[in-house]
Amino acid sequence: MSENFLWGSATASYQCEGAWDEGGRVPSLWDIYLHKNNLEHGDNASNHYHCYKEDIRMMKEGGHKSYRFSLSWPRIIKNKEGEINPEGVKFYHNIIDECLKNGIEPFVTIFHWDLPQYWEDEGGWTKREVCDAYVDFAKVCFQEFGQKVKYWTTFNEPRYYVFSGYLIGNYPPGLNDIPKTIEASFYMMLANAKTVQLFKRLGINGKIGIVHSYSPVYGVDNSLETKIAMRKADNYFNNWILDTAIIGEPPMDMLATLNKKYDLSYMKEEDFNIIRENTVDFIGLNYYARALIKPYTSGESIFRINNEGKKAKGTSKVVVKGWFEQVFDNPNSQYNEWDMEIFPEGLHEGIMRAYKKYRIPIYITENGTAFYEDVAGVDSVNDQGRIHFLNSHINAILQAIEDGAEVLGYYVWSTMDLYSWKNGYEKRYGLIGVDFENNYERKPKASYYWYKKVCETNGDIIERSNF
Ligand code: BGP
Repeated sequence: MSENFLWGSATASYQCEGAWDEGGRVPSLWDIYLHKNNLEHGDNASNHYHCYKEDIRMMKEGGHKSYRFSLSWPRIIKNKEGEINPEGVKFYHNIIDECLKNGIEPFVTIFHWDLPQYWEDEGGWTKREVCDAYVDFAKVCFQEFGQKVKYWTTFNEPRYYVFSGYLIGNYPPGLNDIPKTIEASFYMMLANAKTVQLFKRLGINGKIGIVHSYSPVYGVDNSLETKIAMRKADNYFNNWILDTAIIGEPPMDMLATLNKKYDLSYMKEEDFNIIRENTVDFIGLNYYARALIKPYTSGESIFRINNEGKKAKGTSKVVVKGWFEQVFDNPNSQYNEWDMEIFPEGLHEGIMRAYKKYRIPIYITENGTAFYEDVAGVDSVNDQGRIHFLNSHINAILQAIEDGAEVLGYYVWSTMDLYSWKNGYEKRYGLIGVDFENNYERKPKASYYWYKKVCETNGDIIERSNF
């Protein structure tokens, strides 16, 4: 195990910062969508904007070697004309400086879903103009922070973001529109390649990657039908991000299928050249669960995700007409309250598959599990369930490293309790509890102290087992 392995934890700007209308920040699409629909929002989130020093100090005391966080576009760029907000830029200099002062390596995500509303008003990610504006934003970030930050990622989970916003419709802009899903996916992947190109042209002294919501695909049986469904599911879940970003070529069988039904003429030859020539240096994989797949049977497509919790088993349902169905009620599986399967083997297998196929360094940029926890009523949450979950997943990573994969870092999701998108604040992931009702008081959980030992012993205290 390399001494340079980056042990850390992760957050995202909208989910932890709060201060939604402070420091010259303009609204993101999440502010507008959540306010308009009267839903729980991130106006104050975990108050990290005001508590970042305390939070980074706790990371240091918790043995962290790295902190993965994102830059908020609406905090940094004020309008479509690209006017920079100096206060926003200063905030991130402060965060980065504080990390460096504490010996913590900043691991920066340029976009973790908080698109400025002024770009959403123009059609958001379905527009080429927004793709180009993103690259301009990235340029500002490189110029401002490029001397201090060595690890960059262009996007957090483009697949999850695009599918949730444009296909499932549970995230803003709340659509169920296949052509727009394809457009937004394409422009994000083009923006990724253009940003990698810019990064190299500017000669930034560092590495650049992309973060993917990785769902290794498994089949319910070994039949040919299931194998065909698995290939389609793998394209849907993984390949169109990973192949495109790493090999420089989207899965051609998927493009050919889509091309028969939809107008893809906005995808230009020059775009594919840029994608081909500008691939990432490393890949960030966020792992929560595998995707268990069975062949498509009948009916229309269904995209439903459990944002309610309380083991609403059967709430989640994904059927992609003519392609595959996803299984959420396997009798032999264990699920958390939000229908998320607990399956550490999938992380080992997933890393091995990705490494064999792509042969580039891997960081596990998110991994964790959610619980309902009473933070207000206790001094510290005794979250043995989380410790067990993290232990089994880190074990999977250690095994993958022993089996030859190049995994260079691991980030627990999340550093502290934070806003969980449509699930609100009840769905807690943090190593550090946040008492949202009581001045955002920080209360490190048992997992925080346990993870400190993991970081400090470079993984030696992990209880090992074989799959
Ligand atoms: C990932 C996102 C994170 C985070 C996490 C947990 O998809 O990158 O931002 O939210 O999942 O998901 P959720 O909060 O929906 O439970």
